[in-house]
Amino acid sequence: MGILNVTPDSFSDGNTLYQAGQPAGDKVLERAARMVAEGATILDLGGESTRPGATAVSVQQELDRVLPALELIQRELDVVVSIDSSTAQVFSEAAKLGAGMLNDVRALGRDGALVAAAATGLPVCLMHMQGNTPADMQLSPHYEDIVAEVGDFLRQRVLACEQAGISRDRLLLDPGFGFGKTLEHNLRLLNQMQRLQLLGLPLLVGTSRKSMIGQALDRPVDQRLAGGLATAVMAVQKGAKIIRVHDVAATVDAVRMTEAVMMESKGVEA
Ligand code: 9MG
Repeated sequence: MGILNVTPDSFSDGNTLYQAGQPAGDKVLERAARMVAEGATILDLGGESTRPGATAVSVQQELDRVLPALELIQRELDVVVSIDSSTAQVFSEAAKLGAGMLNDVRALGRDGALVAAAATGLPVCLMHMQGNTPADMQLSPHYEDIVAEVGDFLRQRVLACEQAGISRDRLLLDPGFGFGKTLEHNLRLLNQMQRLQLLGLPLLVGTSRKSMIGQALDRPVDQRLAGGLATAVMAVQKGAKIIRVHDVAATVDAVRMTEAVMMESKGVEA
């Protein structure tokens, strides 16, 4: 899954898809096409920055950022577009334009989100975050047993989805690396991520260029590729089915190599 942030304040890829305060269509399309050529089968398109301390965005701003980019990609490229949003109206409008998936860092916790997501009929990724918003999530994260607590949260959100009419076969789960978690929490979560496979749903993981890599290796955001690849490989070994990244080409190679080795132990040629 390639990351396509159409936000003016994206921490990890600058505001390179922006010009004169607006998402620049040609740049968005160029980046999207490159990620598809490099092997991305899903693009995650988002109009709200979810980095710690990010400022809130209005519904209209989010619609204005996401919908034109979605239309353009749908018209020009053959790829599934996932919508990175927590907003009911964005889900509904994006689904009308052909979005293929919803990715919600708030696990459909916002008003109207469950109902709107259910009505789209689309697959949904439910992510764990401690704290209510990206603005406050890093204030003082605390867990007794992070893997168990992330698992409990996700299990409850799966139940809420089922009650709202979203069947389990439409759901993916994400432990939410960096969302209300210290470096130690993130490392423990990655080490023990296989425990989340007990929930029986596909796992999606995003560590690309995140501060957990910066902290572990003491690297600025533009020097985190090697660390990101290491975490991607471990995530695949521990059951991740989708890896959300900025650097598609390198990650595709790392994941294919990991899968080749994993297949060998099952006696299957990659
Ligand atoms: C939007 N976004 C930023 N980081 C993410 C992550 O780790 N997982 C998912 N599902 N979405 C994310």
